[in-house]
Amino acid sequence: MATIEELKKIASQVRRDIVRMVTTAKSGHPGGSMGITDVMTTLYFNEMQHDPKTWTRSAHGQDVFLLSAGHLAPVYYSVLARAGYFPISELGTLRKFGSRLQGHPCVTDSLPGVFKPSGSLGQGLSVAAGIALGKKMDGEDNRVYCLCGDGESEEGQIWEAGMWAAHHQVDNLIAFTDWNGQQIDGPTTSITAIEDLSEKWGAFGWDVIIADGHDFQSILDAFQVAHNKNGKPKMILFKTIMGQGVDFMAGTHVWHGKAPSADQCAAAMTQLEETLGDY
Ligand SMILES: Cc1ncc(C[n+]2csc(CCOP(=O)(O)OP(=O)(O)O)c2C)c(N)n1
Repeated sequence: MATIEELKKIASQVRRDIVRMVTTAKSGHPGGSMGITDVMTTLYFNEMQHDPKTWTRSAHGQDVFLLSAGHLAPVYYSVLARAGYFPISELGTLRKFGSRLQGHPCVTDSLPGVFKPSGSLGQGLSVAAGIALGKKMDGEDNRVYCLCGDGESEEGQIWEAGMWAAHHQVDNLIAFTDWNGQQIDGPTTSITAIEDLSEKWGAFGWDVIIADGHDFQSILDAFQVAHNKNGKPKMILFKTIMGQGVDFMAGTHVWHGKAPSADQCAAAMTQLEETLGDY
């Protein structure tokens, strides 16, 4: 399990990976990816019980992560590669023809670490809830994790999954939301206002935990609180900043799905410390 100091180093490298991957591809989704980097780094390097060497797509006998907000593929690919699921050098193939690293996760290309394709928003939480209930029925004590976006939560299917998981007391499901207040076209409040997510998930019968998605102690504590609760599915609402880590990318939906120029990439690199070696 990585320490907080180690998590900070890995997260810095993951943000470098994201900016370089999207710049090279000339398209992709850097903003949300950089905002949820600290949480995803904590998940894969501290929280989740997983082993890239024995991983199988069956989902049996292991913790499972599902990326419901499939456009956040850059951060997903980076943490998977840095955790050892596939060669780090492959990150340079994002969105290229024939690559296993498509713009949204695509299982038909057999990328280790990915359980299901995603990208059509709203679907992943339903799959996560189903896998989690299956694990309980099989007597497995592994957990299922699922990352949703706040803009994604404007999809009705998220709330169907929420009702279903609460009804079936799927308490081995730890979902978390990238609560950055932004989505593709602007602030969530100006598109289809979703606030207050805390009250909504509570009303849907979930245990709700709110945490600072850029404070590693807060992230670790949130997962610990989730472990100590029983009987209900859990939703951790991580307060995050889209584009966190690079000053000209932070806090705006403009970087939801836009590639930096070569100059912007170089400027971003000067703000992000290289800690593990670039690819
Ligand atoms: C079903 C569906 N509708 C629309 C889209 C287009 N789309 C991609 S990302 C996005 C906004 C998602 O917002 P959020 O979950 O908050 O992600 P963030 O902007 O924070 O990265 C939309 C509408 C989609 N991928 N799937």
